[in-house]
Amino acid sequence: MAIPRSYQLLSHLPSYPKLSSALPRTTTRTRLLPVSCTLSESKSIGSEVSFKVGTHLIPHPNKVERGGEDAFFVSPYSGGVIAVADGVSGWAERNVDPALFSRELMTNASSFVEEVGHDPRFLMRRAHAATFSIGSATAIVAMLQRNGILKIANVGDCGLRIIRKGQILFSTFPQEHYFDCPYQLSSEEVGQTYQDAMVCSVELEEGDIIIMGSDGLFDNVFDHEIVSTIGDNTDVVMAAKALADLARKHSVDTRFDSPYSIEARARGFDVPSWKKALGVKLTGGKLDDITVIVAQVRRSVAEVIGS
Ligand SMILES: [Mn+2]
Repeated sequence: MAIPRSYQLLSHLPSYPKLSSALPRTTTRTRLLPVSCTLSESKSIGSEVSFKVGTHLIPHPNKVERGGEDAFFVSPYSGGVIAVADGVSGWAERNVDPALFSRELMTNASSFVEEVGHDPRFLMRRAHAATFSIGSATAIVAMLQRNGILKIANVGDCGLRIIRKGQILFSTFPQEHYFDCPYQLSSEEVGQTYQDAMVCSVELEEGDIIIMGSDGLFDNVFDHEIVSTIGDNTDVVMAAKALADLARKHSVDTRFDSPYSIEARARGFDVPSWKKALGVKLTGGKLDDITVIVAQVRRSVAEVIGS
């Protein structure tokens, strides 16, 4: 994925601080007001809950040796905290390892979870402020309170789905500057900040399944496939692996009409017109790092033992 063009322009200029004030900040032009939505049709769980979590990461085939550029963490704090960051690959063109920023961001976030009062946007703010690597990353954080309230903050095109009783109850949507250039937390002033995060609060029930992932999952796997894969895998560890494996399989399939290829065509990217005339269209998955976290809401262990 790309670094915003406005930043690419600025970075070639000799006196960046002066120019940053002379040119409009990307954040100013594109900032969305934080969205707060609450799904509350369900009754409160009324007892303490926590996540049972499975994770699976498959690096981009060309980045296996270094482990890819996605990063994530899982914390047992309160009901559980899950987060994914995706290092923006465009930095490699400037001899910057895109993994450094995403990994440092997640390491910092994991160290601050107990200090932010169940506020994932504040966690992003703290983690971003403490990250000194050069680079940028998309990021998503979800924090579960013991009362079943899940708080989500998302910058960019990582994503989250909530599945209840075999149906998608909630979905995040990507934020982007233009195709393949998502909002991103950055070492540069023109990047986005926690203020650009989409924030949501959702009341969860026991048994709800949360799927969190990098775009390597959602660009290659449709929501209906996520639902059916979850239905086939009741164990969260197996479910995470099955989803990552499916994303990997689609990512290398040049004939698969993936969410990514459908979106690309919708944005005007396609095969040359002479091929179109022959009925050929742009297809294929998207090669990328693939990170999947599957979390299931359950009653707290202590309560199960005591009942
Ligand atoms: Mn990615």
